Amino acid sequence: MRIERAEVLVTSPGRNFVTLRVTTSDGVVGLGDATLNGRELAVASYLRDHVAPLLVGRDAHAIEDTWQYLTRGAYWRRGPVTMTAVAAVDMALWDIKGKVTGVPVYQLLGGRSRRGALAYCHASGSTVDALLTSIRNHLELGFRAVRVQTGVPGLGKVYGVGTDQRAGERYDYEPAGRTARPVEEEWDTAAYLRHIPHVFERLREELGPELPLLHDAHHRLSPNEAAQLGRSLEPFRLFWLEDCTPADNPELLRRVRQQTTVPLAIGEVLTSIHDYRTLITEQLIDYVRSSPAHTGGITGVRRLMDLAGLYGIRSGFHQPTDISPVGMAAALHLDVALPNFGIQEYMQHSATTLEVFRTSYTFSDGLLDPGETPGLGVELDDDLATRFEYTPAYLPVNRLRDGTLHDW
Ligand code: GCO
Ligand code: MG
Repeated sequence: MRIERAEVLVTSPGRNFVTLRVTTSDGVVGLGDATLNGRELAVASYLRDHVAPLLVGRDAHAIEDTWQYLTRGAYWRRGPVTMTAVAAVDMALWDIKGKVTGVPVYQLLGGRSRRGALAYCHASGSTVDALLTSIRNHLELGFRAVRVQTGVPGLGKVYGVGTDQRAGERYDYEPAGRTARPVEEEWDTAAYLRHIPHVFERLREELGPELPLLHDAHHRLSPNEAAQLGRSLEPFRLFWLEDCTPADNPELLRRVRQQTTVPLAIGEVLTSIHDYRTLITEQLIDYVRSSPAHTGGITGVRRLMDLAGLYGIRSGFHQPTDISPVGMAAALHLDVALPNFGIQEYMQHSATTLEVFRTSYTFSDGLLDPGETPGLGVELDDDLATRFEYTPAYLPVNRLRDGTLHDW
């Protein structure tokens, strides 16, 4: 069975998504997610101009060889654009193999290791009261683990904090910021460090000790600041503290690790097993945040998680609404199969996104399940997809009060 065609589809049902569609000589179609938030067209071109021509005529079953061909075989390696493109090809080939063999992809990964994947949602509020309303709304939807983000007194809009919800309001999704240039937000680390421990103190008072709570610091702290934050949050027993320091320098986490026992998660911006070597072998983290969509697909992430497993490190794959339902499905097949699964982010796509991407995964009683459809279990409605035109969208940047550009 040969690859006959590889097409790139760009659509924007609420957010921008890039999808690779691979068709075989037998007419079997596989989908791969090639979305890289804010840099979408770079991956589209990488695939269209440099990868698709190489795929035509290759054995559609040779997933590992194709992966090696596009990574080791390429002179320019690694990096988010390359690894997102490789991920799309890899997912599409796993989708095809599942369809041809008539089984969901998780069966090809060794079968089920658990009933479902524990999911965590995004709750946020400009104040602690608004945050509590958002948390309660999510608990009503069935979530059993919650990421919490709040505004900081004295600061304007803080990244990751959505519009405040009313009681009982259903969370839909976070729209892309469709401005011609990135929005600029103000940041003050000292104000943040003063405020956050009070937030968690209040949450534990109101919600009790059991609910798993997660928090994302978006790479904004120095090692010492991160150590201070970790220590101040220890009494509130977080499930994890995410991205406390900039991820590009793994050595920063040595100091954090020496100072605090708060569980650490990092890696949504890392894209290769090589980026993780120090983090894993020195046991500097507890959870791997990579998404299969940005880290070389199912093949790339499975290899990464096997290495992590040797060091007692578990998965917590990135799945905001800027990764498509195809990427989400790939993560879910890994989640139920991997021995060292930890938790799965689930930021719920909008109704419009889910009309274009028809999914067969389910969420019930706090657990996600990839479903039993052969392959990845996601179909793309072409006609509908063409109606949502690509519009550039950027993530915000942030500056300190004196105007200095600050880390993510
Ligand atoms: C998360 C993330 C997202 C990212 C976004 C970037 O933990 O879900 O930090 O909010 O910032 O996905 O594209
Ligand atoms: Mg994050």
